[in-house]
Amino acid sequence: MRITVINPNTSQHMTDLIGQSARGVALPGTVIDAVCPDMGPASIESHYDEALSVPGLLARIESAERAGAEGHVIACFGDPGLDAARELATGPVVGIAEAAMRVATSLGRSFSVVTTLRRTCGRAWDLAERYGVRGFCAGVHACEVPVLDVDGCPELITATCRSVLERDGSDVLVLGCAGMTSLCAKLSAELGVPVVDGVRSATLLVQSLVLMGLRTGKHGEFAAPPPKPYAGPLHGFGRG
Ligand code: 5HY
Repeated sequence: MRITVINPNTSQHMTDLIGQSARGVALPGTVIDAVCPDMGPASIESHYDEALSVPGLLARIESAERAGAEGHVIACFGDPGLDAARELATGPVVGIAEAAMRVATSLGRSFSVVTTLRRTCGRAWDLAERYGVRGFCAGVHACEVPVLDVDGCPELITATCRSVLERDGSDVLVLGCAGMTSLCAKLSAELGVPVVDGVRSATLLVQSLVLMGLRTGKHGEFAAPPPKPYAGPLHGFGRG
């Protein structure tokens, strides 16, 4: 099978880190295409960034489907454009926040999320609510390291995770940024609790959906977007 793992920001360095982790959990015969858009924000650290990352993300889904991709991962902890991507794609689409939070509920009574900037914590709480796991989430905390620097600050992030687990008394740690994927093994070894990386969780989940022959339901809310003309710079997104 062919799976696309899309980093919705335009950082090639982060895309490479994400691709490495995803390939680490590719099942035999699975080809992983790790890509990022050629337009949009260098990193996603606000609602504005998130909103403007979506057209580039959707363009990558569209080209991936044409190239035969059977499933897609949205590798950003805000799960940007997840619903729109599910409308557009025929194959299953999984967000890393969704996958990580769901996996975490299988590993303990409660989990804590460590994300980048404090201003993105609200989004993580909204997603925990949306995915029905709010009751398992003991806390969402920021290490106050910008997205593009997280893989370079292992000590600070380890210290933040350790104090968060102490404070929340939680059983499981969820990495709140795709850029932390390269720190997962180190954190697991040092913290002594399950550390859940959304990139690996989502890559395995989407492969299992494809293996079960399961796709997004197309009879209702996630049917293909109705064709209509689009004006201005987005005219190419019109499906008229
Ligand atoms: C991410 N931003 O995973 C999120 C992290 C965050 O560019 N990739 C990004 O702080 O929301």
